[in-house]
Amino acid sequence: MTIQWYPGHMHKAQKEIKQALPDIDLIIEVVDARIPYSSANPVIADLAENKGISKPIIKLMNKTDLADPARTAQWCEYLEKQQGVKALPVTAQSPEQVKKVIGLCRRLAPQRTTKELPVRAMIMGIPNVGKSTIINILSQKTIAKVGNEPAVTQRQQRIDLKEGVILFDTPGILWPKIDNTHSSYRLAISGAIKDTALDYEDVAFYAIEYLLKNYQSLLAEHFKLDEHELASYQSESWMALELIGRLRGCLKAGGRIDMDKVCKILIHEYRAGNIGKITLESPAMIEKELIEVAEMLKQKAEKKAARKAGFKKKR
Ligand SMILES: Nc1nc2c(ncn2[C@@H]2O[C@H](COP(=O)(O)OP(=O)(O)O)[C@@H](O)[C@H]2O)c(=O)[nH]1
Ligand SMILES: [Mg+2]
Repeated sequence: MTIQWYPGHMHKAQKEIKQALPDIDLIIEVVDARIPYSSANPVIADLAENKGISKPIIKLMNKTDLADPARTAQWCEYLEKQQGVKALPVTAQSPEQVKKVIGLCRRLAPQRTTKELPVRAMIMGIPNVGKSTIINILSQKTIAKVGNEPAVTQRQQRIDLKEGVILFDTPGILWPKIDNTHSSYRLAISGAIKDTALDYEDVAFYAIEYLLKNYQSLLAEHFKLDEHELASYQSESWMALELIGRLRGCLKAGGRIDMDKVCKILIHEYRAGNIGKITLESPAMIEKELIEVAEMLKQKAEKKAARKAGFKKKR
């Protein structure tokens, strides 16, 4: 699956963040706890890795109400191994939990906790991770619009949390990672990608294969399927989709399964959390994929270099 983001926008966001960095004390990066890696912001990862920013980063893992608690714990441990990173699992359903980030900000910037010198925290996140919801909880007001926002650049907002912390909302839209194909699928399954840009069948086939491998019991329980029968579909996951279609009465004229309908059911019920608390990636999966992505990028670069060399020879 290919998703077209706009490198121009990415570059602009990166520039704006870089400009703002000297005047902030730490970064709060909101991610989706179901996809802590795929919903992370590539700009921040790049700035942290290559440009040596030494600001603490709080990974606010939101939507834990939808995520697998065991995997969330694994992710926290994994993320905190990175230099300067603190992970805080939260759900917007528990405002008290979210507000813990204020205390964490103060602890991470002990040099700035007076009224005159408040902690300056920059909050960022790719669309749909719940950044606006979090800002509203922290400010105890409706400052940010929740839900569908048009993809326009807003002006940077400065929000005084009045507890020695000032929140700066990042301008513009931050795009998710794109180099890893698995990430595109997970972003689509989680709902981070607008439905108009997505082929439901393609995404649902990826989802059912993953669910069969990782959360077979939850799948069986939710759709009232026989787990032994499901297990036999491991290598032919489309048959599991057919089975769900038959059970849910997704039929077309002539008794054929309406695959489009089944695919939508699977994705929508996953997003609503109805199938269960399900995380779409683990640190071990990501470690493996990172090696594959690095190899793919290397090959791409080599091909490009070879093409260039060939072109020069011809001239
Ligand atoms: N289940 C669940 N949904 C959430 C949570 N936080 C936000 N949402 C929902 O996620 C969607 C996107 O939230 P929004 O704050 O607009 O995200 P933003 O694009 O990052 O600003 C909205 O439908 C929110 O109601 C959470 O912790 N759990
Ligand atoms: Mg928003």
